[in-house]
Amino acid sequence: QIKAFIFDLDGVITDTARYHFKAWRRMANELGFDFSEEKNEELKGVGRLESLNKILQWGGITLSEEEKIRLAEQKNQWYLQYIQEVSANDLLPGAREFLLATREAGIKTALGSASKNAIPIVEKLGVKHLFDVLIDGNKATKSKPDPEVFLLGASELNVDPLSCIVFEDSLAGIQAAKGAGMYTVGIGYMLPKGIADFQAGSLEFLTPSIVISEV
Ligand code: G16
Ligand code: MG
Repeated sequence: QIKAFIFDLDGVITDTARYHFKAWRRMANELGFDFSEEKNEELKGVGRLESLNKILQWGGITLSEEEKIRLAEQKNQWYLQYIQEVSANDLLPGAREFLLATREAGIKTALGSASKNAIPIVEKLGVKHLFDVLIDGNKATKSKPDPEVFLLGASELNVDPLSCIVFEDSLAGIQAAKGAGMYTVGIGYMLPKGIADFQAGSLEFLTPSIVISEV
């Protein structure tokens, strides 16, 4: 029996990926190279330092740990500037309605994000109160595809991982959920087919009972 839904933030509740991309790309450009939006897919759900390491590898650049920390901090400053204006208008279609319907159905809700900025973002979006539990990149130390972020969610909700459904837009996130033994719903069109137990373009046309019957 399904007891909880765990939601990824970026790509499921809101689209912050474009701001991450903009900030990482600005950094890469300053280092003298560029990378495509297609490549950016590989950074979705992946933590800040792991993302930086991947990007530096694409650019063929080796840096000291201190330089990496400085660059990650710089990227975050730009990212924070870009997300300053985030508001309820930036919720993805159906996100708020789906969260409300989930709670009405008596299903618990958690946020399971790799982002250290996840909590201020859900505050700006006006949906923080719709999550029973919030797991962000400060609580979870291992980056997706490690299952830690979702296992912490289940544990704080006090439910068995096997009775959770995870909503994710990234490959690393689906792998993390599967590693936790959870059901998966892939959101968006970027995931390879057949990866998630069930796939939908957005939360807009879903209801909790449809999801539960499909996974
Ligand atoms: C998000 C994004 C990733 C980002 C990561 C860390 O995860 O998808 O691209 O690198 O968080 O973010 P920050 O630098 O803000 O700590 P999620 O799990 O919400 O998709
Ligand atoms: Mg995501």
